[in-house]
Amino acid sequence: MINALQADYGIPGLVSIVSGVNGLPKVVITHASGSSMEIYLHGAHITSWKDAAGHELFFLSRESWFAPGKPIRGGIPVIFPQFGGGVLPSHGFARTGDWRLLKTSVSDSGRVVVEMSLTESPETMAMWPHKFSLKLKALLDEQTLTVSYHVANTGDSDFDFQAVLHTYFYVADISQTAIHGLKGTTLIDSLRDRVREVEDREVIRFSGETDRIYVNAPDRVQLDDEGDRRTITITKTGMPDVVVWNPWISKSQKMPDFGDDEYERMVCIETGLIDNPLCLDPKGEWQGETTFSASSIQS
Ligand code: TA6
Repeated sequence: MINALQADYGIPGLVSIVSGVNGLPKVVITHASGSSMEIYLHGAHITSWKDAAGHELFFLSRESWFAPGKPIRGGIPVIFPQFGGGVLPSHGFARTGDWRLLKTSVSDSGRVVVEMSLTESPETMAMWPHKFSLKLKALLDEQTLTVSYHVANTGDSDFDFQAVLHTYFYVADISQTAIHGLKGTTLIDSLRDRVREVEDREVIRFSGETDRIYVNAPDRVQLDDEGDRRTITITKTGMPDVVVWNPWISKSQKMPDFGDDEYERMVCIETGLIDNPLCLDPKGEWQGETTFSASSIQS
């Protein structure tokens, strides 16, 4: 399978399809500048994004599963059709689906693009009786990674859905980590019975478990990894909400696919459609996009 995918989608020096952890097929993409990313067909899961100097910008747990039916812990889990708990498995079934590699390409400017798709299966129909087509496109440039997320209703009945890019960022030290850009936004605190209140902090820092959904958040949020003197700017379109999550100590100890100490070196800043699930009628479509841009913090 890997050889066939490499023959059909490999691009010498830029795109290769290899056997990843536990033999799961993985697409490795390298931009001419030296930046790179990796994406598994399992869940269309981006597990790595490195800048041109080779610094890893995403977090991936050392304890992560890489197994059929199990979500990968870190990178960008693709969440659909449900965010969080409910009638379906936590965060839905897209992140554990067997996605299909659709296309790889390089633009004139050197941008490397990989596109994957997922459609309904007997297993998903049994859980969620709707036909759908998901497309995930990852576009890599020297300093940015853009992820474009498309949902289409290919059935003959309406469906409601939530869709999130559940991105895990690597940070040198959670106690030297700051998030800017959410002041004045209404938040839902998942740790306090989903109470709603307005974020009054210009700068969000971490001193305990944090799990908040920022509703209709600004389209630009900034993560300062002060320990590494690096900034990541997150800009979004078509994705109203932002989630900020760090499990902290006790929740980390309860997660079998997450090291007890790993909360110190990660934070999730997630972008998507959460608070108001969208109803798609037959042939309806939704598109959301998030761009990550990395730069150093000027002293
Ligand atoms: O996005 C935050 C969150 O919903 C947390 O409540 C926590 O459950 C996290 O996602 C991870 O969920 P998972 O199902 O991947 O363990």
